[in-house]
Amino acid sequence: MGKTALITGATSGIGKATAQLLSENKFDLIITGRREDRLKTVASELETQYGVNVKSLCFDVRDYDAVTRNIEALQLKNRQIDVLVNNAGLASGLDKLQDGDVEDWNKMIDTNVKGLLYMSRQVIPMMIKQGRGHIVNIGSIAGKEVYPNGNVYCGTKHMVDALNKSMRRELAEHGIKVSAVNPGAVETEFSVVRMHGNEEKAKKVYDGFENLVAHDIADAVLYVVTRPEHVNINDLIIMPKAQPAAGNIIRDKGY
Ligand code: NDP
Ligand code: 8X3
Repeated sequence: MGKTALITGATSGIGKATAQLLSENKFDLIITGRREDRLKTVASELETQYGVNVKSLCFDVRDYDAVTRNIEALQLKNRQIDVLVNNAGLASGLDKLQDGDVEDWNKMIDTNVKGLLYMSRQVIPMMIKQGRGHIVNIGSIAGKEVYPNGNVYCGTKHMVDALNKSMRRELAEHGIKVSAVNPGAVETEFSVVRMHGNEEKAKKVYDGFENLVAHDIADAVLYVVTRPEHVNINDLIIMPKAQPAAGNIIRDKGY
């Protein structure tokens, strides 16, 4: 039987590219996000193109009842989840702490930390029952280092880093692998969301250097989930050549 991967936040960016690459490699998929029209389009395109089964589930990862309902419904239908990609996440705002907007903070903490916890809380018992599974947490270079004005976003991704390590220690005895993929600057809708919809400001983030694209990260996820069963990739950091560290971009050098 083929494997099934559940990818959160597959309506855009890294999640969508991962859905594309995993389905190209014959994974059946369960894809999630809040924008139902996009989810449906991605699902039907991938089914047509690659002949795999793609189920779309529209819910907000911040809503624990909705997470619970959706995962319980999968269990009732005896669906297995071989791979969980905890990808849904965002940055909101780029203010210094003393100027920060509490709404921005809540959005980031509730999505990046609590959303990842809620999904994992519901899916891990299924994997324990199966006696195997693989969780891939999408962290960030912002979970390894910090940069000015990154404060709360960096904090949430440091928490993802800690949870990734905790999960690995707790789940190995159940035959479950846990990995993190930590990107630097990837041009997706990420900066538009961070700049509260200001596309002009968002575009400037990627001026003068060759940023990563979503496919670069999907390619890493594919690598991580297709290693032999006895091999676990604990942690990957993937950066543009022109970004040697968080918040440090070398521009206008032609790469
Ligand atoms: P995008 O904005 O392009 O995609 C974010 C995805 O997350 C969308 O599919 C969105 O779907 C989903 N999402 C956001 N909030 C929620 C929510 N509350 N409930 C359900 N789904 C949600 O950004 P990226 O692809 O770049 O981001 C993906 C992950 O990669 C994030 O965790 C981000 O922190 C991380 N990352 C990104 C980097 C970058 O430079 N782009 C670098 C390092 C890490 P919808 O709006 O339909 O709900
Ligand atoms: C997003 C990458 O460098 O903007 O996680 O923090 S960065």
